Amino acid sequence: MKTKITELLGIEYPIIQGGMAWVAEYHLAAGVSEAGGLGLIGAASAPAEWVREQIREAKKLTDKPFGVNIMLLSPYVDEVAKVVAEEGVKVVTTGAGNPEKYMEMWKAAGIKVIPVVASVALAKRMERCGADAVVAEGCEAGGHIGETTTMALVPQVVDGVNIPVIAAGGMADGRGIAAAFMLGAEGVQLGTAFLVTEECQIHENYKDFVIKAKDIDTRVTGRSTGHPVRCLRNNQTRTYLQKEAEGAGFEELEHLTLGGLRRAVIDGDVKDGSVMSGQIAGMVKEKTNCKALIARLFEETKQVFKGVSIYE
Ligand code: TUI
Repeated sequence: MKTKITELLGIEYPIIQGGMAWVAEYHLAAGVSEAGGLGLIGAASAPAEWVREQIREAKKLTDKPFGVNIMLLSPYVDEVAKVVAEEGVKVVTTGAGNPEKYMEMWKAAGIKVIPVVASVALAKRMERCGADAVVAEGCEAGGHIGETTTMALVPQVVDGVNIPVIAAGGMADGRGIAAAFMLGAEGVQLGTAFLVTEECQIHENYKDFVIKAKDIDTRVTGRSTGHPVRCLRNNQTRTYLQKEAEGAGFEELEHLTLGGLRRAVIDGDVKDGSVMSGQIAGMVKEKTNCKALIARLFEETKQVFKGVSIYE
């Protein structure tokens, strides 16, 4: 395949694996890159030395390019921003904020910078300060989300900037990927679909919970606090949404989710943990591996394009 994104990143398929907090560690990132996509290590709120170690471990498993996702709300963000430059990481994506102040340092280190945006305004701003591409992430995605759906956001971002756009949120098969290309995207980013790969080190309970999920099983908590987060519904989301409806304050709500992602990912507590997932979980039905998943996704995409003929 050849798109502006395969060319920019030197990869075989125009697919990026989301930099999922606690989930996207080096086994998954290397697995995705080895399979021809772009794997990402999710720096989340981890200390800089953890990120450095992860980068070095990924390099042992693959010679292909991989990246690091920097979560801009991290208390360690300044140190992590330096580590990616020091370690010669090829690609940086960012989430949950505006990475403008790090841009000069990253560009000087030869890093391809791809901010994740949830609005046209931020996409334009990122283009102005030197971003190589943007990920336009719709609110079907898991984790921390914006307001706008992928279907509405992607074409508006495509119209708003001249750099390539990668679509994210709500895709887990070739139909979704083909649709993203129809909206003008040059690549896709998937998270939820990668949760159930062999290379993904999360607790089996998390994988089984995703496989069991149906279309209507995600909930968004934290709309009232300004930090909307999409997870699979469970005891935690039920309690949270109840308290939120009763007008509970930030502190009380924060307490409910504190350490929640760790509980889900590491301990396998899918009742009281934060089981972050996109709305497409209902389509994720079987465990697989990165190579088989990516090969299937793009075989399906090819078939969709072959079969498109709505005009006589
Ligand atoms: O960042 C994500 N998804 C995430 S980060 C994360 S860790 C976390 N957990 C709990 C609370 C907060 C973070 C879990 N999932 N996706 C990319 C993304 N970025 N989605 C939305 C945004 C975004 C939103 C507002 C980016 C920028 C923004 O405004 C920036 C500005 O200053 O204009």
